[in-house]
Amino acid sequence: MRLLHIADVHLGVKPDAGKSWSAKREQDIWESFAKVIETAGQQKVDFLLISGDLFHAQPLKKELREVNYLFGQIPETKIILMAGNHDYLRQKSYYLTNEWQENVFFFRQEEIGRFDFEKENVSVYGLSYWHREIREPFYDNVHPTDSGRINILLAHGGDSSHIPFSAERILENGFDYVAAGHIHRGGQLVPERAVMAGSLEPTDCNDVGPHGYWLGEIEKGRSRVHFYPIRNCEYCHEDYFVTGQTAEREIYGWAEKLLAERPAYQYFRLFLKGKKNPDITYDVSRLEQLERVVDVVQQLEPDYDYEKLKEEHAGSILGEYIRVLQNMPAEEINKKALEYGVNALLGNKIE
Ligand SMILES: [Mn+2]
Repeated sequence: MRLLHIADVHLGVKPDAGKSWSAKREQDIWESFAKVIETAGQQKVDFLLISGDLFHAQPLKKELREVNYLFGQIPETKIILMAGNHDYLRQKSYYLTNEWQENVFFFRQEEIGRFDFEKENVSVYGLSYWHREIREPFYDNVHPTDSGRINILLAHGGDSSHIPFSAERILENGFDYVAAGHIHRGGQLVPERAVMAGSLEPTDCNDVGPHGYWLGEIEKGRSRVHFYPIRNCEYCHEDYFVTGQTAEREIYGWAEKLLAERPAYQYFRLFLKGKKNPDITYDVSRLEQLERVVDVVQQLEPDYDYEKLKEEHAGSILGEYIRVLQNMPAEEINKKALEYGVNALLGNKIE
């Protein structure tokens, strides 16, 4: 049987708040989700697995209507759905009162349940979150009841406060495939048998690297999965190394060149690293106004001329401090102590 696996779509999220492209990104995430549904139909997948956090927060009635409409476009595909830690269930969730299409199978309980599909010989196990955090390792101790079936676990979590689990252990317990979500950087946890889908699109500029969906063929004792990127937006972190001589204009030129060279779907968090002249500060507001620059992080250390400082401040605490520290062994920790101490004594703030 064929499956398509996604997670952490975070419908409703507005990434890069305050940026000119923020509203477009919100809409793009909806469009990517619609494209996945279309792909599921075209590829005639038997199961669409959505491993939690389909919504960024508690879904609105209207949002559920949109999603349910899309689900109705692929009646031949069974859609297995759970609530994650972002859209977790509560008594008044519209999730619970929504009238799902016939091809939708929604886990309603915060304890392991299962859906059986006789024709495909498949069982899918899973649960929904009823809490923002779940620390119990619920998934590690689930044993499929019928080992003759293709047993799949739909999971959300993997860190210490969101159902920590071991994919190896789950597979040892008899599962054929683990379809996981929650960690936004995806990848195969166990080759061909356990996949962390990653978010369908990045939702935050720290979600670097590619994002997308997984298509697979799962049979009893044999499976193959492939990753398919969606390239509306990919966040990249790029470093510029500053020296004591660097002019602001140079940095700006570098950023403009970077933006011109790189594909239009890439968005950037820029880091300024290295040593700067302690007498100057860089105004990065012009950089942050460039299209596709999310923000600029300065991680700069002042480039002091210690000999000059020592001379100028001979006889004072500062001059004496430099003299003593320079006489200590040339280790990294002493260099840092020299720099931080001089910073403090000069009243400069450490960035
Ligand atoms: Mn999550």
